[in-house]
Amino acid sequence: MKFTNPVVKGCYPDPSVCRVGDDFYLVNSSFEFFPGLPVLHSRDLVHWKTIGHCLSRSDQLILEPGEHNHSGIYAPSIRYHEGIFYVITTNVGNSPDKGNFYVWTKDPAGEWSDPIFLDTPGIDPSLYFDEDGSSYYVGTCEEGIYVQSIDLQEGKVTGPRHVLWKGTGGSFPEGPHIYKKDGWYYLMISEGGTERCHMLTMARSRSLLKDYEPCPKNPVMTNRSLPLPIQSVGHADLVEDKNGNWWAICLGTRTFSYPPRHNLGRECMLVPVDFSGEWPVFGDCGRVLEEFDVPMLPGEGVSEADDIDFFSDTFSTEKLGLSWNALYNPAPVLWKSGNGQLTLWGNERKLEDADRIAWLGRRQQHHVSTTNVTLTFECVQEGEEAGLTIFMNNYHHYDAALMQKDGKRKLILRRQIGTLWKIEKEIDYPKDTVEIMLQSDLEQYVFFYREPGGQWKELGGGETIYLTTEAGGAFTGNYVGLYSVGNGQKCVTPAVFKNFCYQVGKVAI
Ligand code: 6LW
Repeated sequence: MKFTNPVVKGCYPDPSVCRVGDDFYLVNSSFEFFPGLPVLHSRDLVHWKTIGHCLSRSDQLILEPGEHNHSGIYAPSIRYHEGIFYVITTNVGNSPDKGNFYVWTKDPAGEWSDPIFLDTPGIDPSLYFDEDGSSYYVGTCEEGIYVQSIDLQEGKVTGPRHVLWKGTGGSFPEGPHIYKKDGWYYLMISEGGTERCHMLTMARSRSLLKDYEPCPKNPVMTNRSLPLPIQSVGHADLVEDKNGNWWAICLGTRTFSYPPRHNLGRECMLVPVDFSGEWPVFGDCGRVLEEFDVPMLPGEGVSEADDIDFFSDTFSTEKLGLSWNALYNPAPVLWKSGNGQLTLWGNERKLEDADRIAWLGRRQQHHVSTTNVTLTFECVQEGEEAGLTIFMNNYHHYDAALMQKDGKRKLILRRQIGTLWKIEKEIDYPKDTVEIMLQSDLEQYVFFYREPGGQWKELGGGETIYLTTEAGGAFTGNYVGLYSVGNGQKCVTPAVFKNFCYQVGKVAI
């Protein structure tokens, strides 16, 4: 039985997974995107369907504008204990709600609790429930990975911190999880940073709180310095299926060009784990391959999955589909969906402002892809603009937009790379409706346009390498976004988007 990695494509970093009976649940970091903490479900660990978000209400999550790609929600951990799902995570940055907190629910596809904040240092918290029913917080601090008792009813950590391990000496010992098997407590962490030196290391002890000895074969999993299509593997979580087989879900990147770069963010890889010996053996002797051949998957053939190869939205309902994200907390004055259209009202901001703007995007999940949308924007006020953007972050994006410029309605192509930006092309466009298409591959992003019913014409594009994490920095992957901005003053014209479609491959024109 063969399966192909990634099993979850696009920007879904720092995976954590748990099993309840036949069902597996996965959560990922979400940074400055709202809603926060996507929750996915699977029965075979290969096909995943998004079923909700842990942080879907603005009163659960305050995302402070100002920083892109590295603030907001970091590495979560999901655990199930006595009928309750817990997700513990960190809000990083300047938000008034910054720090470590957890939420809980009995229905992972439904609403989750308000956040319960903890007075703990560091990032990447995890929970561990011991066989005797005690609950522990597993965290990171200056001294290393530590464990502390936690009272989940009271929402407090209690007693002393027990520092367990510093790792093997790699940078950033983080992403800790504890598992118990055959009387051993196994502590699994990541080291080396989330980039190309990323690795998974382990230590174990007979006692939860002390005496951890490192695995003699550390790192137990890494693709560093290997010519493999998947790079940067690490930040994993382990799960045992009901047949007694063990699996890891980790993050990894699909790189291209030289030196290697990636534009789709950190994606989820599934790794078979042989835990029949004293220490687990991950994947192919510690390496994560693009394709694994395994004797069996848990629950073969019964998993529903998101149709990521073809996603279309006619905006027929008020509630947006689960794959749409806003930047920072959404404001109802910025957009409305329903009756076949998505309407955006741009505020005075620019697209380069790391702030609340009228922007809704979904992850680019394939290197080769096509996105289409129809835009009606009868712009009249100088500077007001609406369009389609391929968006690494506020400082790294290419945009095709209708804009009122020099007293005329124009169709523009803008490229922004860092603080450098340029309107590369502007075409007088007196009509108010345009169809825009974006095609991507490993070399280029290219925009096309046509008047409704007309012939497609190329507008222009830009190199893919400048919209990569290696150029834009930090932790997220590319989004295709619909936006409207006023560039100095609030837009007076609503931007109306219809018939959005994202699909794998290039559509012939
Ligand atoms: C996360 C850290 C990491 O908190 O990246 O890959 C950080 N590992 O554990 C942000 O995603």
